[in-house]
Amino acid sequence: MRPDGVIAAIATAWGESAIAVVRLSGEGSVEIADKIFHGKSGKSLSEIPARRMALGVVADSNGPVVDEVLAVRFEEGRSYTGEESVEIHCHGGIAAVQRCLELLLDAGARLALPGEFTKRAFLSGRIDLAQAEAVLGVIRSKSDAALLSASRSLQGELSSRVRGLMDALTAFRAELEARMDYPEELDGQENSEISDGLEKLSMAASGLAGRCRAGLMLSSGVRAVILGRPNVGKSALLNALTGEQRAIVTAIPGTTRDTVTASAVWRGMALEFVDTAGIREARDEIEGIGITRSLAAMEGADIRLVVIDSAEGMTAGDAEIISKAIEGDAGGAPPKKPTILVLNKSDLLTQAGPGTAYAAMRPQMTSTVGVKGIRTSALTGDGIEALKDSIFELALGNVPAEEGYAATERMASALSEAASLIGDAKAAVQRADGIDAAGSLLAEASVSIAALLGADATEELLDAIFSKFCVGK
Ligand SMILES: Nc1nc2c(ncn2[C@@H]2O[C@H](COP(=O)(O)OP(=O)(O)O)[C@@H](O)[C@H]2O)c(=O)[nH]1
Ligand SMILES: [Mg+2]
Repeated sequence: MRPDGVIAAIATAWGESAIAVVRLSGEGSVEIADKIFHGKSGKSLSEIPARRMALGVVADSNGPVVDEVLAVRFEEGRSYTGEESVEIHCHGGIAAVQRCLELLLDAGARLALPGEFTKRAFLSGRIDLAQAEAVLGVIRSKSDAALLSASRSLQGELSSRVRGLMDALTAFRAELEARMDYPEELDGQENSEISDGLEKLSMAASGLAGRCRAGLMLSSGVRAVILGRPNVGKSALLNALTGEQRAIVTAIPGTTRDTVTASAVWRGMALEFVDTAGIREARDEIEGIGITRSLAAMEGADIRLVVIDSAEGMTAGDAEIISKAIEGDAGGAPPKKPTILVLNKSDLLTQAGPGTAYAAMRPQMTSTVGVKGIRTSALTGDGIEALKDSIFELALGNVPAEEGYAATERMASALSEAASLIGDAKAAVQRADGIDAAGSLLAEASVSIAALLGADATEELLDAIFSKFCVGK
């Protein structure tokens, strides 16, 4: 996995602009740049101090001047990649910068692969994998909150917390190992000490996992699916939530046959809403296909909104959809995916007399454990902002927006997995013969945490991560 050769790429966006930057990285970058860069002072780049911009021209060995440019070199250990590097700042536009890149390739550089500069920063040990992925987060951030969480990860705040977790885990494993030699001497007191320690570690890991998931939601957005019987106002809600007239709203049940998607930004978070065909016994083939799609959309969503017509009250059909959405609530287990019960058409309620149907629904609502109810009117706009607030908060899972870390699914899962392995280890310790089992569970937990930072990362994993970057980053 040693980097080979000097790589070059255009680092700025394609198109007309004031300046465009070509960058080079790898041992020998300055030598290659000097073949095409001629300083106005008569000095070559290698004679100009590192990190100082030098004015000059880019020209072919015997050809015409391509552009007047600024060039700067970075020494090994003091650049983005950690390698010897050069940046050439050309005038913007496509032709000059493209020609400059071609000259560098002719002079011995090779075109960089997507993310190869950042990959080299990782391979040279300048940043760990969590930070490398945060670079992607910074590039992709669409809101202030997402940008903040990405830059915190990039600055290494997440990495240092993960390292702290790793150190605590390692110390714990050593202690456990020492006790393993004399298992018969473990008394109840020591056992509960170990359990307590493991409990703390597991909480720390799941806390970090939660902050990563929150950051993930901030950067990639949340998908909420709108489910319910026909005619409860799902399409009207989609329109009210996004301020667009995307979905057709009529009084005829079964109007929506296919899923319709529209988005909005709320408190800096991208919300994507999916309106679906009403769920009931299908009256024809098209409606049947629509209903199948509704259920598929439900599976793919981060959050489920089950809409009911509060003027009608809760029907058997509603109850069936609610239990589909929260999956196996029979035992009172918390819903696998956050679900919100949307009590729509609240405007009709006030006309019919204060809250009679709503009051009738209450006992059923409280029995649906863990589901939050929000009253809305798609007609008057009442409760629409409160609904978006609830989605925002549920998506962050109780983590304040300013505490999220930019992370990828890979990182969040690695931390959740470590948390559950440590939890299993705690359960094992409580069994008489469990110390051995606990030791190997904790070893597995260390492997997932180490993978997060990129220790022992395979070439396939690195390729999968860095191919998501653009060329030049
Ligand atoms: N009064 C009132 N009518 C609503 C509200 N939301 C939707 N509707 C009406 O209910 C009917 C069905 O709405 P629609 O959005 O097509 O329901 P869907 O089948 O669930 O998508 C339409 O006539 C809407 O105008 C609401 O909040 N209040
Ligand atoms: Mg509809």
